[in-house]
Amino acid sequence: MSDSHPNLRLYVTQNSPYARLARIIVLEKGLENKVEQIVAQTRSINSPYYEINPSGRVPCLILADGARLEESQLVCSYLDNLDNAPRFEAPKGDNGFHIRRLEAMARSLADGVSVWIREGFRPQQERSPGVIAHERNRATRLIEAWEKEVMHPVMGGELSNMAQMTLIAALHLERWNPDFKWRDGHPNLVNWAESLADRPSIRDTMPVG
Ligand SMILES: N[C@@H](CCC(=O)N[C@@H](CS)C(=O)NCC(=O)O)C(=O)O
Repeated sequence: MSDSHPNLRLYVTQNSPYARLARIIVLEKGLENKVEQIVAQTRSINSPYYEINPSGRVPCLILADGARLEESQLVCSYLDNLDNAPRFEAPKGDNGFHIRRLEAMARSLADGVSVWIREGFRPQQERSPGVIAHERNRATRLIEAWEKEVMHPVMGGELSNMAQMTLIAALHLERWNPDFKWRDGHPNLVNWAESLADRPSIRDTMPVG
């Protein structure tokens, strides 16, 4: 298969933080010609996308032989390994442990803020103040913890691991949820996020908001 014929199909939405991780890897690894990106119609009754991915979630990667991969960590790992030179895998040993630990904490933030955003999209009378308060408080606690953890050496330097990628995707959910205000009083997080903001793979996958 020549480079100009994509043989992988990646289903995404423009604003999913999880699909964004896969979109970042495509750009970082220069896979634009190998991976066709298709915007999926999620969260709608009888979407044709459900024929492609019964879970209805993005990201989802369809391989040349038709095999279907979902879950952003798996999709990212597959894409990163296509050239047998993965750049974003956690190494063995102490640093790898800290990357995986921080990735999990970043995922907790992304998961919680996503629930919060979804609640806000429901009709006013269906929104649960309890769910919103729970997610707001979770995000507040996690942002306090991240203000320290973002100074961990594995979070610094060039983009090189899934903990960094997941955290930036989670923080940029501020574009979708104006109540997710993490910047005030968190200079370490602000500086860290600014240091990544102009990287092309981050800039070009920003949620449209
Ligand atoms: N754990 C999954 C989460 C994926 C996910 O929840 N994606 C959302 C978009 S942010 C989705 O596709 N939602 C559609 C639905 O729930 O029907 C991953 O990491 O890929």
